[in-house]
Amino acid sequence: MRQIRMSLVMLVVGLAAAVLVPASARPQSTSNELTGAVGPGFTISLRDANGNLVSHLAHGAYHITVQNLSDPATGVVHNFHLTGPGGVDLATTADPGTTTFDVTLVDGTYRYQCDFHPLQMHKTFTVGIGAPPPIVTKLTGRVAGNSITLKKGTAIVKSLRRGQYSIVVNDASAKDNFHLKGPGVSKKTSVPKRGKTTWTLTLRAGKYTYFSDAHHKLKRAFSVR
Ligand SMILES: [Cu+2]
Repeated sequence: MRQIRMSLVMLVVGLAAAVLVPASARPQSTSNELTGAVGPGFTISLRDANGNLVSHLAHGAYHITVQNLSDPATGVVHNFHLTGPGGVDLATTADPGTTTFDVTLVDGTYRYQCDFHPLQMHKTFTVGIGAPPPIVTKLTGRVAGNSITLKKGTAIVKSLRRGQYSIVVNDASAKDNFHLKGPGVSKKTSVPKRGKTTWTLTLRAGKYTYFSDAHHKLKRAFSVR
């Protein structure tokens, strides 16, 4: 009995703590980050962490950062208003600036609009079971001779959107390896061994470098936004 009472007390304390933690202090998952934007023209958008316009999402908890880019000097103001199932009804004011929302999206269709121009400025997206898997972008890494490269298609990678990547690494050298290092990532092949391997990684915002541990001059970098 005493034990039950103790765990009840713990539960209540835990719940109170959960409620009191401000949104900004909670750990945020990159994949659950959405970015809304409205203005300065008659545009409105909601994008995922990869910068894609949201058309379909898995149900769950999301953190939405809305930029109201209205320019009051033009005499035209906008806001961002999201409505949909689960009692979701979140709106920014017409004031320029950033507003963040924590929201739980359930199955169904959501609509976001500018309340000042609802006919011109609105979009919808669906949330539900059978959500497509996250977009995984394929890259190819290669180290051979005096060259080390990371390519998307045929182009050397210079900057990427944050998100999930599948990197096929071809270590064709017995003297060098392919070592990728950056926020949340340190993956490498073997220096003496040759071989092909595939890494599935989440790249976060920041600077990444890839190089050979045997010859540090064999090195390139790219940025992730
Ligand atoms: Cu508007």
